[in-house]
Amino acid sequence: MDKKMLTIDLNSQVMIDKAEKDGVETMYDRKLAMKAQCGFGLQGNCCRICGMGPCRITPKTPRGLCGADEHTIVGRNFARMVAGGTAAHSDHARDLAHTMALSSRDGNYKIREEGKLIELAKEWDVATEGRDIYDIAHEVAEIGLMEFGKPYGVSRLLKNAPKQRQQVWKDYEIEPRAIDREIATIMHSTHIGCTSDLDSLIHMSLRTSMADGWAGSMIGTRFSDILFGTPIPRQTEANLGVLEQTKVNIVLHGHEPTLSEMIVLASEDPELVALAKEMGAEGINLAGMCCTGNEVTMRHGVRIAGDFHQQELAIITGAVEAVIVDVQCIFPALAKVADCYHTKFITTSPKAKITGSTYIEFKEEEALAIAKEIVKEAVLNFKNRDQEKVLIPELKSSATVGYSVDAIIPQLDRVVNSHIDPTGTVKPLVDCLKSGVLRGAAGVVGCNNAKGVSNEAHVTIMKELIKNDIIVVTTGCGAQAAAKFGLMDKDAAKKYAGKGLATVCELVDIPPVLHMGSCVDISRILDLVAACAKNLDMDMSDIPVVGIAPEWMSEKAVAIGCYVVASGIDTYLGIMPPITGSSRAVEILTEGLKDKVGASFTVNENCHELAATIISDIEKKRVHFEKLVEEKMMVPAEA
Ligand code: NFS
Repeated sequence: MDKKMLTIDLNSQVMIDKAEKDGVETMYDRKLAMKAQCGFGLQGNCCRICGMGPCRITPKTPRGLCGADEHTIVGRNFARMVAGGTAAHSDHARDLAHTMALSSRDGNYKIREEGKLIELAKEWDVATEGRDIYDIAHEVAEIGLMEFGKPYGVSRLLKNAPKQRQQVWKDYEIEPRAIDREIATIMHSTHIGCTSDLDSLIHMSLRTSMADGWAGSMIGTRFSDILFGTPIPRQTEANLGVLEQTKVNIVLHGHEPTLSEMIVLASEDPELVALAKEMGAEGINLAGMCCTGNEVTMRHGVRIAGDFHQQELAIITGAVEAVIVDVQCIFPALAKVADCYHTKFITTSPKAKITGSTYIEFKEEEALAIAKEIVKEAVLNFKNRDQEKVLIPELKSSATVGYSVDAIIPQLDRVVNSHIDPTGTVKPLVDCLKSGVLRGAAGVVGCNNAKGVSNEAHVTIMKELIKNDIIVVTTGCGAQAAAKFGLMDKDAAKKYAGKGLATVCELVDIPPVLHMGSCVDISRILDLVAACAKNLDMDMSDIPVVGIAPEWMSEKAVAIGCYVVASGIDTYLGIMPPITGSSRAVEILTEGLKDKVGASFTVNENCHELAATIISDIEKKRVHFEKLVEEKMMVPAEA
């Protein structure tokens, strides 16, 4: 098979060829070499949880040595994926809370968004009157940190949901308690000899995922905005073509804005810029990758080098002086690829030390000094670039990014207002949904998965949705696919959107696909859906919105899928999770949950079929939605 067929990104194809010529192995080589994957692993019915195993379920051996059947084994494995994902997102949020606790007027981390801090302080009953903003910040940070380990009570962020949804959570008993507790409970309950009941395993998976969506991730996003600013629309460009021939190229990869924000500052330092010129470069060019890329593009317009599947390919351009990473979604393979070029692969987090990398530990207490040291390493490395080995592919697309909820609401308010009104409400958006000008809204999120063709499902599904007047919001590597393929360009509506969506886009000057940030920022999508539902006095499960993860691969994505479903939003996956070993697990996740939380999963690995199903399901949902709208209009408003 031609490796190049494994991606639809033309830049990636050029780089796959170059890797071949340079004798460098990439994920695409490993994918072809891997041939058949383990069937037990794929179905989720291999149990490695105790030392008697691995126990693999077959018709001849229907139970593991302890007697666990396929339902128990699949359920336990699934629950542990959710725990892993929740841990990753939430630990990211914990770091931000620690950073806020460190914030000070004369330190590296300041409070950028006082209004948002005050709002959160009020929500959390923190006194604000006459207090120093940093005192407030420290108290809010402390409360945020308590959300991870508080002995009693449930997440204090649940009350941001419509009351109907809160009741569903109460009734089904999935209100998450302290974040760490939920994760620990799964690790305990899936230990040998604990829970064997599949319903219970799925129930605790949902409750733990709620600790991600409605606690960890929400804290992550809110605290990031308070510390680094709430994103507003800005212009950028995306794909490997943003790397520059004549500049020091630094690729920022990973997740937490604590590090990347400081690198952005350091890269503007006049001394370092002067040093770059001394080295013969014209300046310093930052380019983002994966969710760090999303964080810095949303807040600074830093251009996007690429997504999860392009991390090796960026180095293969031969034009990258340093790849700087913190945590999550970093291929260990980067060390080997970097060895083939002059690129420095710099790891910074004690949570993600990678063999063969250059380790410079990042400490928030000395943030800017360390960031400058790291950028200096990159700048000094420019002289080692071998021009003969450089090939920067040409393609890049322009994109408008930065659509936080705070940006979307006043922007959409322009449907009725001629100017951007900061006090605007979601009403115009809701009205577009009610009237059917917009048939629905979809959150298209998640990774790239080598089980399919890189970017194909994302791009196919997003194009189909917007053609059918379904507005798309996106985060994570899905957002990068959209940016790379021109779907975040303001002209994209004219080219790809249906008449209703195109009209809205033109009226309010937005692209048909809106970049809402990193995966942690899916909490922004929850906030937006919650705001619309509240405006309509409906549950989140009543409105025509869906979640889609066409190319998901990480445990984080499994946790996300679960909390989106738990939030009443039907969720569509383009890759089958490892659950098919248990027919009951498949039944519960794709059907049974509907009765409990009003939503469930649908899986189809054919992206064209999946898109068609989503569109028809949204239309079905509209029937229910329009009926509710009508009923509400008949009831006279309370005096
Ligand atoms: Ni999300 Fe971010 Fe990308 Fe997937 Fe990884 S970067 S947190 S997990 S691969 S979307």
